[in-house]
Amino acid sequence: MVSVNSRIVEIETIILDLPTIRPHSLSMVTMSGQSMTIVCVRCADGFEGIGEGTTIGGLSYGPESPEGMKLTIDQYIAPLLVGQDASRVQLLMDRVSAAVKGNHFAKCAVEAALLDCHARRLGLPLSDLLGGRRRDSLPVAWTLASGDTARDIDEAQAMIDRRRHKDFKLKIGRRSIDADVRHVAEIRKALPDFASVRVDVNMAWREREAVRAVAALADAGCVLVEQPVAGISSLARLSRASSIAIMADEVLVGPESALEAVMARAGDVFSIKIEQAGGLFAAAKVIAIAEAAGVSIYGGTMLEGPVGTIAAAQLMAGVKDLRWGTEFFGPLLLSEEILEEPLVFADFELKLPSGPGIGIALDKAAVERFRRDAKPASSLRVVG
Ligand code: MUC
Ligand code: MG
Repeated sequence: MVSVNSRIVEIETIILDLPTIRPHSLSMVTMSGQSMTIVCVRCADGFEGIGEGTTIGGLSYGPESPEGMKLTIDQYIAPLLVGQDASRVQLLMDRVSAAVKGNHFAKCAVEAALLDCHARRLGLPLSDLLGGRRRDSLPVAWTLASGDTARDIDEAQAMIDRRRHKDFKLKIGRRSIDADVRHVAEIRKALPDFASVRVDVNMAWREREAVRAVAALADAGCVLVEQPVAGISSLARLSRASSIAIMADEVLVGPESALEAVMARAGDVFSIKIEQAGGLFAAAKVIAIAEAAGVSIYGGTMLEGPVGTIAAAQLMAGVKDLRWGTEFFGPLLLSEEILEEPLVFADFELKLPSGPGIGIALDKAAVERFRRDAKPASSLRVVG
């Protein structure tokens, strides 16, 4: 049992603003930087845990902004948790869910911080707390989203040459379907056979045009189309009509929606995003529902920085069938390092850290440099 010293004494939430290596274009927004809401849970016995809430392009992708997450955590979630026993993670999250509706991203950040703290106190990697690893590294796809075909080809080739990535996801849906299909076909043709090309449309197409577009993408050598249309029923009809894999992403907002999606047979593959699901436990339930229905699993991203990425990686390390891999490349989109020890991406995979908790530590100086409120250094303690 855990002692009374595992009482939570403080929960701090800070927003970090980081530059990206290049603009990143999705169908709904072009990002030129990334903001992440970092939560730090501190206990009376000195143990701490960190979690991350991150979204894409302010409020243009998901329903929560970095500022909204901070407000929700500071104002509504932290007061429910301070003074409580941090080792009762599930009970604490029940308490949060009873008082706070929705807000999946903010809840995920807090739950991940509690899990990190709990696993550190027990001296175990988080993956061990979740049932043990089936692998120590995860395949990682790279997203080509510069908006320019020639630049994307050069970028992909450089990734292959460095043995960093060989699976590529192309963000499309902004231009005409014909232009998008040409873009995909040119990239597919330029890359070696062992590389794979997938696309993410982020719901930009209507069902009728999507049927034609998916067939053309299949002819161009694309192997998977992620969320081409909005809605579970459209996605289900498209999955039946398609000769290549259809992946569900935006429709998966927790276990109930996963159940609806498998009942409708919407998607051959589910993109598992811990934030969109509402936390690691909720994501684990989405995985269980998919597995029971024979749907494949893929590790999706909200373009989180290293904290959120590694929390998700700790969960995905235990997934049995991960044939589509992950896209846990978010930290590589940032041009600045915020960890004491950078993550290791090698041989087309992300190596999981082996230390307790999520196994990483924020670099205090980097946190001071990038925190939005730029408080004096003495007021921030980070996990080290
Ligand atoms: C999404 O829709 O999957 C993942 C990679 C990327 O570039 O955007 C994200 C979000
Ligand atoms: Mg997606």
